[in-house]
Amino acid sequence: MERTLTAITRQVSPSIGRCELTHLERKPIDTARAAEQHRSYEQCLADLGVYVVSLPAEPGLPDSVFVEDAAVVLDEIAVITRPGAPSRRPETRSVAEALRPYRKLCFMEGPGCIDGGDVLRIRKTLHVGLSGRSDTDGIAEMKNLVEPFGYTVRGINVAGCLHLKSAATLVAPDTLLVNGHWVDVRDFAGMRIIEIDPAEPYAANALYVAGSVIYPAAFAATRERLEREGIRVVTVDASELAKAEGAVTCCSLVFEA
Ligand code: CIR
Repeated sequence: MERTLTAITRQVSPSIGRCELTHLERKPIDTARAAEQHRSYEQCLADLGVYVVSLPAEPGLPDSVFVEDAAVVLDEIAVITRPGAPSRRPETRSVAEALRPYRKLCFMEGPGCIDGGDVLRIRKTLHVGLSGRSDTDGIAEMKNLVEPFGYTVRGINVAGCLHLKSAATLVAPDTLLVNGHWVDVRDFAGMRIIEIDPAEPYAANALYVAGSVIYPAAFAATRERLEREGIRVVTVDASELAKAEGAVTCCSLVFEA
């Protein structure tokens, strides 16, 4: 059977203006514009051949567009996380239901926490950011859940940003785009590293999918670096979602199905 890429997304909540914020000051979010940007993001995934399952908005859950944090989808199972921010924990229920047709589900029970935005999978290793949202107890529970499937789980120190994937994301199978101020590149020995342009601290979050990188239009200088290294980049305007401290990986869960 041919396996295609599937992405779970969720419509922008009308209450996104009340989102969690850690490193950013609150600015008004134009919800109509955010929804329009989100539609373009979904279209971009579809144009890359990804089958998009777009869940309805959750009016009472401001951050629920950022589905990445609610689950870690592996080839064998999907781990439903226990997000670090209590306000975000109810988001997991509907994400679990959306994943149920595709994977056997495992649920984190706590006391530890992990946000999916902290989990960077490189082949059979899950690198988990020790951020304000994910902790050592969460890593211990994740280990118990995924080690039986041959995965290694390791904690990575991050500082200055929300999640590990604010600081480092894959842009090719062997290449990481990194903000070296927020994460230590020596933690990723053996990987090719592309550093962001220092004038664009938020530029390390890129979504590598189907051989291309979906990338915020705002980071032109870093985009140039990626293209110079032979990476195919497709840009999206994600400026309203960025005000909610979200970026391109956060808005989808992409997996083979
Ligand atoms: C939060 O603080 O939880 C949201 N406002 C932003 C979450 C972004 N998610 C991600 O980077 N994976």
